Amino acid sequence: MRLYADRTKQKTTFLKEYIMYGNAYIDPDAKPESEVIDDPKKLEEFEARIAAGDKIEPKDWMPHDYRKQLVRMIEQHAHSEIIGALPEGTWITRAPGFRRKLALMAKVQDEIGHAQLLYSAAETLGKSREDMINDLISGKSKYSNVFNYPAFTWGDTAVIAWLIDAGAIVNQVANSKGSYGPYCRALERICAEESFHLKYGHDNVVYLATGTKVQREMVQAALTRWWPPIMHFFGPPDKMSVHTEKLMNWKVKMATNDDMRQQFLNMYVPKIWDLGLVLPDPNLHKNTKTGLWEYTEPDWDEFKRVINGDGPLNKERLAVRRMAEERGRWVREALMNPEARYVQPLA
Ligand code: FAQ
Repeated sequence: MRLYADRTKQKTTFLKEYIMYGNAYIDPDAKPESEVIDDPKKLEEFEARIAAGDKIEPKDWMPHDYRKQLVRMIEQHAHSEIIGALPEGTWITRAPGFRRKLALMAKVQDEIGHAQLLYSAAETLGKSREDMINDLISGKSKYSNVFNYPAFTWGDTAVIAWLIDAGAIVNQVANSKGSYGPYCRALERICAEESFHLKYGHDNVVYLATGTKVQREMVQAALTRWWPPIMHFFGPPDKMSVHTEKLMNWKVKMATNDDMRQQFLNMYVPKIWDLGLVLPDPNLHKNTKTGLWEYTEPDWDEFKRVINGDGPLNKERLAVRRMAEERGRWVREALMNPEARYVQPLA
């Protein structure tokens, strides 16, 4: 994306390049990256605002790196929602029964809606939606590790809707109390919808876990498959995390990766065990002295491979998005054509 100091040129560029997706707020005063040096006085004032718990809004002054980090994180989150619709989306046609089909369709539609909210929030920081989509389909941007695994059975969709949504809620409830206004407001709405997803997923898991032997085995196998990616979902251990310290100082992230993992284990392991399901980690237990869960570290080399493009389904997931982008191009072009007029149909 190019930003111009000259407002007229900026406006022309905006119209040409960004109107396609709408919602863009490209800061006309923003300078190209190489020119940015944060004013120490402004930085001090900004940090005082953060310490006081203020919300930062798009037109407020913000350090260059704060903006950059937010774009990275919100964009990855938006991509995760849009790619996250795919594993469950493939089950819409195969959902067992009409009611479950309706519920699953609504859930998948919600996830796409979350992506829209998040792309809009990221646009307020100066990156156009088109650039974000291009970075997704070219493989430049990351998205959540979990969505690179297949949903083999209906049991997988139940585990995703219960436990991945549960993990997402732990993360999002914390971060909705953060410092950047548009992201926090998007997260509040997203959390309300995700809590329905979680109930829907829990209901599906309970149904299978208390059902026939075949249903029980199906949901157990799904849980066994999904457990390591779920443990990865909260990010690398704090001692390996690159961004946590800075993001916590700026109140963008409101809990560390390990804290979020612990919160999730605390809330959901007892519920999983109550259903008589078995987690594939014999070392998993709560240390009564520390109050913390102890577990076998998941394979962090696998995590790195998956988030860097080499998971079981990364290529397929991006190919689907590329196809969607191509097939929707004529619609976007038609919407952008200012000369287009309504043509009376012949019949
Ligand atoms: N997957 O230094 P950290 C959902 C990357 S929404 C992929 O610890 P940070 C809804 C990280 O980007 C799920 N990559 O990073 C749904 C960084 O790489 P970079 C998405 C990951 O930012 C449910 C590197 O590792 N939620 O599920 C992951 O401080 C059901 C170093 O890591 C969000 O995005 C990962 N799991 O903490 C939809 C929430 N973890 O960029 C459909 C917002 C880490 O330097 C169905 N994001 N990496 O190349 C966050 O809260 C944070 O970004 C974390 C990572 C906690 C994900």
